[in-house]
Amino acid sequence: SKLTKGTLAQKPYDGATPPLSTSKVFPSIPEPVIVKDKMEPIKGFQKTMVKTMSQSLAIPHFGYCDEVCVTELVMLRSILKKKAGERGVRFSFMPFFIKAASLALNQFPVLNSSVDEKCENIIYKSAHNIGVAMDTQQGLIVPNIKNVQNLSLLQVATELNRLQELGEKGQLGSSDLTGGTFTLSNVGVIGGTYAKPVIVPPEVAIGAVGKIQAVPRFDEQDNVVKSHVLQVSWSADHRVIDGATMSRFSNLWKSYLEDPTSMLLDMK
Ligand code: CAO
Repeated sequence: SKLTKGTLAQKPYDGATPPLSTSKVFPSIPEPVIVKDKMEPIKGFQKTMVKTMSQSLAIPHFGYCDEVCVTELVMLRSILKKKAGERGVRFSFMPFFIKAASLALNQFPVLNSSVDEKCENIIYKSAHNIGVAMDTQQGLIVPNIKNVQNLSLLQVATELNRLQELGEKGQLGSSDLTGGTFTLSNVGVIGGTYAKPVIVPPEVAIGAVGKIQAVPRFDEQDNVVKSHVLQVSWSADHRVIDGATMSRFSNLWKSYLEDPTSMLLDMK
């Protein structure tokens, strides 16, 4: 058989595998974005990123990763997504990740703290102002949801919707962009599993979640079952947070997400 440009070659049908479609057209080769060297100034949000990320270089980062089975959460989210939708709210997985973080911060307040410049004092913050890394047209921004400890899941979702809409329009104000105490980054919405998140100073911890994927895992009877798995990567300031604390916090956060009804017991 002869290869025709832009179409799949026709193979003789062997009776076992489905025949290849002859009508399928190869995707065209994407044009490169840059064809000639160009220089542009670093400005706006990118300039802020240069400053913040350079400051965070002074922080000795400790990394800790784990895998979370979110099979039950995936089911619960599909129910709540519909119910929240009836109330006009987009309900992703983020409200669970954010609220579970706040519940776990109640038990591990050092992760919701900041240190002063010379690292002589720790300031424990009573408000859980949880920052969410956002990928916008203007670049990376980290607005935060204020007082997550007092909010319901629906209120967290509503606030996230508001921040996302303003972020997309480039209209976030300084009150939304300042005062964060802890950050979560959902890089999994784009793809990937593990990351190495960089702490947003003066905060002391950040978590990055990967893409929820259906994978085979063993159940308690050693049967292979389909599970939905999420990877999480934490970074913490090792000057004030040790590995054991990070690990215990992560275990608690993970337990809320693996058994999402347990969150109800601790929610106000
Ligand atoms: N795994 C699988 N599906 C995911 C997912 C994940 N980790 N995260 C989100 N999704 C799904 C959502 O549930 C939603 O699907 P539905 O339509 O079924 O609800 C869809 O993907 C789109 O989600 P979203 O982006 O609208 O909303 P979100 O609340 O999950 O995330 C935000 C919001 C702002 C975190 C995200 O849009 C974003 O910008 N992420 C990038 C963060 C980033 O750049 N991090 C790197 C920082 S360091 O440079």
